[in-house]
Amino acid sequence: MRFLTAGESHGPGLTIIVDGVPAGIPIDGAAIDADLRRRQLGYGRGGRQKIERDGARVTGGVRQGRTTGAPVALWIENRDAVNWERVMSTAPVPEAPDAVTKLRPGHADLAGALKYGHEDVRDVIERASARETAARVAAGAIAKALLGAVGVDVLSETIRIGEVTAVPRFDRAAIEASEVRCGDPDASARMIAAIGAARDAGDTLGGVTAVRATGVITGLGSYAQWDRRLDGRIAQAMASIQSVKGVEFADAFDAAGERGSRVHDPIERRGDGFGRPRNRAGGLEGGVTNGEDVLVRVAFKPISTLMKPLPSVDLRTGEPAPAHIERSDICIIPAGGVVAEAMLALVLADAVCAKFGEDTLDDITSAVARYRERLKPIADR
Ligand code: EPS
Repeated sequence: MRFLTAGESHGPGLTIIVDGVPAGIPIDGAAIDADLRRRQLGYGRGGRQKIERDGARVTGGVRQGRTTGAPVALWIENRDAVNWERVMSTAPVPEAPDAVTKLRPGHADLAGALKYGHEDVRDVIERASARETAARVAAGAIAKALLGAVGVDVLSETIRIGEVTAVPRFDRAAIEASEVRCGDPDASARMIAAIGAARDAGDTLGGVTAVRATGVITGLGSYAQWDRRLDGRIAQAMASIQSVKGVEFADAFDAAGERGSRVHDPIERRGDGFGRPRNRAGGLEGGVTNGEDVLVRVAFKPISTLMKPLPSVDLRTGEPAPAHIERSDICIIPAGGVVAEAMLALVLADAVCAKFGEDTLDDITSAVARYRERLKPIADR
C-alpha cells in the first residue's frame, strides 16, 4: 500500500491516491473526517483553521461502503482558495502577483528557490507547506481502517511543548479532551501557558509527540535487507513530516547512555506465546515487530514563520532583509501527533499487506489468524 498527494496550500484543494488497498475494507467517511478534524484542532493553531472545515470526498476505489481493490482517490477542498484565486491561478494573470523574495530561515524557501530556480518564493511555500499533512491524514484513515480489521490501533499523545514535558499515558479520552492532546491535565495547562507566552513574544514553539501502535502482529518487516527493516521505514515516514527533525523508538536517546542489562527487554512466556515485562525496544528488534507495542517519539522544530522575523537576505537583491511574515501557527504539536499516527498507520498497513497479501481483507484476516496459531514455542505448535 502506497500513497501520493498533490495540491498547493492555497490552490483549489488536495488530491490523494492510495494504491494497493485490498478489497473489502469497510470505509466510514465520518471516520476519515473525524481524523481530519482532529488535525485541525489544538491550542496555538493559526487563523487558517478557522477558515477550513476539512472533509474528504471519496472519488474512487470505494463502493457501498467498502474498498473494491481499485486505487482509493480522495479530494479535500481548500476553502481558503477563493481568497487566493489570482495569486494561485494556473493560467497567467495579466499583472503578475507580487513576488515573495524575503527568505524565511527554517522553511524550504532558500533551498527550494535555489533548487528549482524560482524567482517567487510563493512557488516553494505553496507545496512545502504543512497544509499537505491534511492529505496524509486522509490517506492514513484508509490505512487505519485496514489495521482496525486486524486489531491494530494507533494513538498519539503530546509529551513535550517547549520546555514543558509529560509522561505518555495514552488515555484516549484524556488526550482528546486536552487542547494540546496531552492526557496529563497539569502538564496540559502548562503547555497552553507556554504557547500563550510564545505568541505574546512573537515567537513559536516545537515539541515531541509519542505515537503508539497496539495489537501489532509479530514479524512485520525484515532484517534480511536494509530497506525492509521496519524501524528504518517508520523513521523515514516520520522524518518526512513537515517540521520533524528527530525520531526515536521508545526512549532510545536515554537508553543510549545506559548499560545493556537495563536496556534490553527480558523474554518470558505470555499466554501460549512469548512476551516482555518491559518495552524499551519500542516493539522492534532486528527491524522486525516483536509483538509488543510499537513506540515512536517524533520531535518537531518550532514553526519557522516568526512574527518577529530573523535576519535574512532578499533572494532578488542579495541585500539584508528581515524574513517574510505571513499567517502561520504558534505551535503545531497537537496536529503533528495526528499526522504521525497517519504515517505510522500507513507504514504498518503496507507491512501487513506485504506479509499477508493485498487482494482482499478476508484473505488477510484468515492468514493472520492462521499465522498467530504458530507464534508459540516449537514443542507447543
Ligand atoms: C496549515 C495550513 C497553512 C499553515 C500551516 C499548516 O495555512 P496558511 O499558510 O494559509 O496559514 O497554517 O503551515 C505552516 C505552518 C507551514 O509552515 O507550512 C494546515 O492546514 O495545517
